[in-house]
Amino acid sequence: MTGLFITLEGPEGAGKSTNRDYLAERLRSEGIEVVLTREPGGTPLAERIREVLLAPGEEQMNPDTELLLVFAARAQHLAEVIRPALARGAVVICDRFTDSTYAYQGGGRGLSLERIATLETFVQGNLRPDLTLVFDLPVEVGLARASARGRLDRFELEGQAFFDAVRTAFLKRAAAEPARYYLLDAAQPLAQVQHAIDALLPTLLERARG
Ligand code: Z5A
Repeated sequence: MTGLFITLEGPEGAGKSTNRDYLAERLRSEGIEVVLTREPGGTPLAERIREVLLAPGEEQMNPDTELLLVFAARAQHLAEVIRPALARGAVVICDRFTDSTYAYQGGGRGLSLERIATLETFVQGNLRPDLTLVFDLPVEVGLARASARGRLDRFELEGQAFFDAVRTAFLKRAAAEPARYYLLDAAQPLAQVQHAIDALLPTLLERARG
């Protein structure tokens, strides 16, 4: 039996975490086993790598170092959490996954997409999300939501051009593979975003029940 692998993507402050919890609740109320997780992170070791990735520091992190750390955390997360959960038939909902690598390290940092694809295959084999919800919103709206939370992490300290490139990368990926991506207007009031998620539920339930 194989489960269902759903990822949530988008720029900062788009509402991924809020709606991840919402979607999990909706599926659980229908008796579905849901594993909620996030990247970078999801296991104690991967969460330690996350701390290294997010902490602003005096030494500038080389983009290749950043890329390798992201995939190192992902390898651990896949082995310890994602693959076992899928193998027992659970729905895995992951807040960010490899689309974020294409968007941040590829779009934002300008690293080669071919190199990212090579690492993707090395770490994941042929595992890809079954469905990716992309929460899209203007950069300034997302940053305003994120900064209202207080201290900014190493990524949130980047400038407008970086975040514009990140957003463009997400939109490009969603447009290139419409069967896997579901684009949501995350600038709408939360109730409307969740209404759009509700519209997906019948299909998700059918797929989750195999
Ligand atoms: N990163 C990377 O570079 N490469 C990779 O491969 C991966 C990640 C996997 C940490 O991610 C960083 O890691 C990330 C990219 C990098 N960069 N940054 N920063 P993260 O997911 O932990 O960080 P985040 O995107 O900044 O999370 P976030 O700011 O918490 O965003 P969110 O989860 O999308 O939003 P939220 O917490 O659900 O909502 C934010 C606030 O907005 C909150 O107060 C909500 O109540 C509010 N909200 C949510 N929806 C709405 C609507 N519709 N209207 C009004 N207010 C709303």
